[in-house]
Amino acid sequence: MAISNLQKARAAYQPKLPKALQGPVKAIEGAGTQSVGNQAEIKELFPNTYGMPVITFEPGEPVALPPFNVGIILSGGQAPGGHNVISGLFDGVKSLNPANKLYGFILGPGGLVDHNYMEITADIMDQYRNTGGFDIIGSGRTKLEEVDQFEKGIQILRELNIKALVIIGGDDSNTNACVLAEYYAAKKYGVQVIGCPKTIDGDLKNEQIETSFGFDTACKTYSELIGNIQRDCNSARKYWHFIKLMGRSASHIALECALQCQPNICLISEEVEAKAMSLDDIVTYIAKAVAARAAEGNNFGTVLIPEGIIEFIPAIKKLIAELNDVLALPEAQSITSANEQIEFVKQRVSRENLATFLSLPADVAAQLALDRDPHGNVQVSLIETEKLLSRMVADKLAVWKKSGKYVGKFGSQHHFFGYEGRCAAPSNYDADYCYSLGYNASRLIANGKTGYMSIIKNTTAPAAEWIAGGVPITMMMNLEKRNGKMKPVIRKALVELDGAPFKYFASHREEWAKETSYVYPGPIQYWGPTEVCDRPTITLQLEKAK
Ligand code: FBP
Repeated sequence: MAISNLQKARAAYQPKLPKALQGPVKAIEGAGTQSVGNQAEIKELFPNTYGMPVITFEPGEPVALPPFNVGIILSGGQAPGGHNVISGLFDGVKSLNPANKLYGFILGPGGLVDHNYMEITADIMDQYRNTGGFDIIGSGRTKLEEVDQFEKGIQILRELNIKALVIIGGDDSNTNACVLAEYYAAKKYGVQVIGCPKTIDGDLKNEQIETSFGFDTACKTYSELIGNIQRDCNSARKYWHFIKLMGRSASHIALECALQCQPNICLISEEVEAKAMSLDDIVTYIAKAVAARAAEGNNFGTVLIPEGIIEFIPAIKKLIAELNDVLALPEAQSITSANEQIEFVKQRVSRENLATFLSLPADVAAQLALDRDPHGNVQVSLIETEKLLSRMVADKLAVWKKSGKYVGKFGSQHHFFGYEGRCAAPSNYDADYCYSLGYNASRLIANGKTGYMSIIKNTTAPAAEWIAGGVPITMMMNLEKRNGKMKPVIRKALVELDGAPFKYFASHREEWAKETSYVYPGPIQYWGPTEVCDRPTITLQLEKAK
């Protein structure tokens, strides 16, 4: 494998660990826990893994353990730092006993079911330390939820003498990890399952999880690109740049990038929903800002658009909910062509939702009616909202021009940043955080835990002061409708409109809309002053400062 100079230099970086993980640990158990919602139902579904205490690790005495093997799975979308979770787990497992082995299942949860695996040796591991991507073993979106899959999994786990499986994933994958943990516990198979909070979307966070890994690096990568565009925009002064940002549902990425770059406009899906805005309301909001800047002679600007915004427009949200039910019908399963599927849903949705469906541009309507990902989500990354909105803004401005309400020139450029950031080389924050999450997972395994997620807290402090431990996954669960049925899932964290990051943004956005207040964050720095290299996201800083 050819290696860049940066990669060579980064390979030598030793990620920092919390003090508690720098030697042997002892587990301190808190009080029993409850799920965040539907407590009776979740307890019934998870009799073996419900109610367990939150765990905190403190320095302890060494314990000699017989050799054991561990398996690891990368699940879902790529996020910077995945390789460091694996290297942390590798080093943690080897520190317990050098004879311990780590096996990676190839291309996601499917690798467990298909018995597709490799041993991660020291030589292989060293090539991936502090690098972006998930390519060491690959990732996939196979949903682990059927007993048949669990049984196929146990065959290979037994064959490889694997005592514990670590699943690195987002809310859906960690939900599945918990279901698997419960199943193996109920069957007394003796295999532990531990989750790890991953997703650039930043929506796997709560009282126990400060942030999901990858959010930091992805946002910094997008912010570098947005900053570059803003500088271009402020140099040429002739375009409005419509920039869509990944984040399937929540707007955390868009909000963080807005805090870092101070664009003219940033839409926040959660606010669109709270204010019951229509598509036309959003277009009018942007067009007004464009017109106000044009009145000052500024025919340029930047608009950040969260990927999932369409799903948060109340009328469209209602439509999607019904489409999900319709697409889950048994008759829908045999449809093979896109046109047939669109006709099928048109005939079955309510009159109100049909009206919404028909009012949408044909390409958007078609995408909403087409296939879901394996977790039942609309594939919003395929909807070109940035083009849709700029087209609609241009139409509105053309009407306003006729009545003299708008006096400018409107030229637009479109961008979608998502895949550009998911495999970036992890920032120091993500490199340290991920390594700690992986190392910590080895301690949860050594302590016999299952159905837990590895957690590292207090991460705005220097790494030595970070707090390591575990949270029972059931604690984060409630029931939600998926693929037409109520299912136990980890509650997604959306942007809180009364939270400090949104409030800061809301108190500055009028000024940013009018004045050119751009900030150019520049590329992620790996070496240099700590305030440049080790700074966590502004979101996390504001949340922790409250
Ligand atoms: P995860 O939730 O699995 O981390 O993935 C999130 C994400 O990156 C979203 O931001 C995006 O909508 C989606 O993945 C794209 O999925 P795919 O990689 O399958 O195109």
